[in-house]
Amino acid sequence: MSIDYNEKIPNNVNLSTDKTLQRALERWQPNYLQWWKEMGPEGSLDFDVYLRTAISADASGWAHFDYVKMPDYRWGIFLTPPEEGRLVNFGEHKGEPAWQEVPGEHRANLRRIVVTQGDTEPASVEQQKHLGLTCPSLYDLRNLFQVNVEEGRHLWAMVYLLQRYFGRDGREEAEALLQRRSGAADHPRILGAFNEPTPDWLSYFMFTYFTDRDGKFQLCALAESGFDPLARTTQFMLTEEAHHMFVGESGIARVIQRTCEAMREHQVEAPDQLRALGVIDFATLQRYLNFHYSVTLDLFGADQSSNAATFFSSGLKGRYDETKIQDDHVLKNDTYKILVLENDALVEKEVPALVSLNERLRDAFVKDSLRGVTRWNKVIERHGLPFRLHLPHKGFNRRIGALNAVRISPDGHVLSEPAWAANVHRWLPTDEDRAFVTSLMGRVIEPGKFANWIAPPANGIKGKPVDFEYVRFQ
Ligand code: BYC
Ligand code: FE
Ligand code: FE
Repeated sequence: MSIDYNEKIPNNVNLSTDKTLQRALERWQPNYLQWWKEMGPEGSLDFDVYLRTAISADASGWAHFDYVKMPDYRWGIFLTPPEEGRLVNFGEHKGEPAWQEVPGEHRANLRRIVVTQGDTEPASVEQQKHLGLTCPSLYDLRNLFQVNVEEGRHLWAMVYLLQRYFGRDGREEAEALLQRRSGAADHPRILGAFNEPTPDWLSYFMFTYFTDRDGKFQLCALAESGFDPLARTTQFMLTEEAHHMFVGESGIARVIQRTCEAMREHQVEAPDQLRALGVIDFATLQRYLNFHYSVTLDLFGADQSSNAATFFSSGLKGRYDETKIQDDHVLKNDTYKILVLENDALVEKEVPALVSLNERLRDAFVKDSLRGVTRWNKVIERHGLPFRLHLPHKGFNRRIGALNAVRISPDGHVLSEPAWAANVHRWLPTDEDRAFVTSLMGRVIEPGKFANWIAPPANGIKGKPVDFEYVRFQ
């Protein structure tokens, strides 16, 4: 069977003129669809979903809305248009023309970065596989599916790079991306957070707020890459990432809204009383926040990393906003402050800037994460309630990097193991919290209806009303 790939796979990379690539994609595509059918959203193959599909890379083309069945979604390949005369802007190759092909000496590292990035995309779809069964509304169900198909497209974006630029081992890596499974003991996904289950919608909103934001920062760092195709691919992926973080931020804001309404209406504050009303108390929200934030901080890697130094010096992965920073972009003589444990206390220590690039990116993420938390607190403030949510200390609950070996409380105190054990139930979701949140998860699919624990959104999608039939089940 011959497929018109230009037609079937919207793209701006002249797919139809590259026979080798076309053959590679022809072999990979059925395996991708098989993976989607197995690991994509449970029981959703026949649903008609009101989705946005990117049909070209320009402003008018990347936001085309229509009903589609997800297996027919047109997973496209888009790179932002090339920038005339672009250079490698940092590291030891600074000032050379940006690479249009993979430089031989950096091939292994580049492949590793592309594979690590690519691996997270299907992992998140796997993590979210069962959520559709307990959606709080059609609006939310549609947003979940939108995020899922776009993470699928992000996988395509990385697979395009592997198949177009890495020859045979690229094709093997593309297959392996469909073989690993989130949480599988014998063939897990590469990074820690992508093997954690996303069992309920509160976890999902926290995940899209925090973990998709790791996506934003990693993609921004890769969008600076001296390997031009990677830079252009990730730039386009960032246009989609904004919606994922919106889903998280607005989702949590709506949960908070609903809790505030219940507190005001019934004049109660205690978690038990709120739970009895079927809304999520702030202490539980804070524990979920603590968990997803700390697990996501780990995704930035060790605070001192020779890998990070190599990625930067080789021109493969830049800093956030690299070209807007005023310095030499080589960083050989610079330092950066990281946190270390000295005599049972956390202190700042100056270390070479090159090895601390993971920490620098993590710090940029921390700053960005704070903005949404401030907006969530505004919702609580508007209801005249005294409670506030906080980001826990950077060292809280860490598994990767130097702070891995230290127990740190959410407010930044170094703790003994017994002190940690005695308090951890106040800081991280307990089995009881999870059981309670699970108990709230029912399936609400009547247009315009919302589960009791979450407020409706202020607006629908693409100017449609909130009670629009965003998903049709047949
Ligand atoms: N879990 O030297 P280090 C997204 C490993 S999210 C498990 O610090 P490096 C998305 C590490 O591999 C964005 N292992 O590592 C969001 C290394 O292993 P080896 C994803 C970990 O390389 C939501 C060792 O520990 N993109 O797009 O400097 C939905 C030493 O560590 C972890 C990227 O991450 C971990 N958390 O930094 C959908 C960008 N952390 O060498 C999608 C590409 C570290 O000892 N990746 N290790 O075997 C990278 O830039 C780097 O690989 C990392 C790690 C920043 C992740
Ligand atoms: Fe993604
Ligand atoms: Fe995302």
